Amino acid sequence: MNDLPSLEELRRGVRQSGLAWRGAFRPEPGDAVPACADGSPARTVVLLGVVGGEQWPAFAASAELADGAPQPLDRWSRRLVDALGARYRATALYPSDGPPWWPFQRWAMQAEAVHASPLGILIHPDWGLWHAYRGALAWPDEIVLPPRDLRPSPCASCRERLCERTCPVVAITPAGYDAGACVAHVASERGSHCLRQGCQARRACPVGADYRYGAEQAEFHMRAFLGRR
Ligand code: B12
Ligand code: SF4
Ligand code: SF4
Repeated sequence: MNDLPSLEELRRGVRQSGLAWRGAFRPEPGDAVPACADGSPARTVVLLGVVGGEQWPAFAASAELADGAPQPLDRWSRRLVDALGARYRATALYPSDGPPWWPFQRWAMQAEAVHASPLGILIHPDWGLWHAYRGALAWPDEIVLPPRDLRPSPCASCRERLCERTCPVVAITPAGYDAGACVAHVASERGSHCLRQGCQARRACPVGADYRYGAEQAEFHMRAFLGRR
């Protein structure tokens, strides 16, 4: 393909779109990346998303949030990612497409320095637990990628493990995340703190504390989470 964008062009385009660059990787068969729109296997995948509160003002001012229709964040993301896909002739993929869901967390662990955390969401050395994925772009061609960021998981050297000691209903334990216990609490009157301020166990993590979501962003996500359970 002659008009394949360079990595630098792509990074610039993603920044201009209002989304955050969330790494890139060369898929292997076990990664379950679907074929591109032309039927060819994907050879480059770029992930797009949000980090901390950086993208929140653009979404908060969007037509999708204002129109009152369901799934505003998914529709906002789709508009931005579809536009990038059209501009760079890539196949667009979404974390919200499913079930079955595309394994975005598995892809993310190939694309940047994110690791499993006790909360069931991935932790990043800079953003901590305050980041998410809004889409991916796939090409059947090999775009030259930078070396992989091999920074280790912050959890490996975390002694306090406050995330495992903060949840009022002990939904986060070394054994994993108990989604049923969490949802029951957040949906109850006693769980209004989690609903309005966000997950207390997530907020207790010291990594990336500067990127914690503000109250408006946290409550939006908690309400969306309850709506999807
Ligand atoms: C279904 C779903 C849910 C369900 C069930 C979650 C569950 N834990 O079972 C519900 C509605 C409960 C839920 C809740 C939340 N979710 Co959710 N969810 C998804 C969704 C749509 C599909 C997940 C899935 O089943 N994938 C299919 C499997 C096959 O994919 P996979 O990548 O191979 O699976 C990986 C994970 O399952 C992970 N995994 C499996 N077991 C464990 C155990 C641990 C400890 C860890 C760290 C990972 C892990 O490892 C696999 C990688 O090999 C994804 C989006 C997506 N498409 O991935 C978001 C996603 C995982 N959710 C996300 C978030 C943020 C949340 C919430 C915090 C919501 C909120 N308030 O913002 C809560 C908290 C969840 C938690 N603590 O785990 C983010 C996570 C971002 C990140 N930093 O990692 C995702 C990626 C969505 C996004 N747009 O970014 N979620
Ligand atoms: S508190 Fe420690 S173990 Fe828990 S997510 Fe943060 S760094 Fe990882
Ligand atoms: S949202 Fe609240 S109930 Fe759910 S895991 Fe976090 S602290 Fe526990």
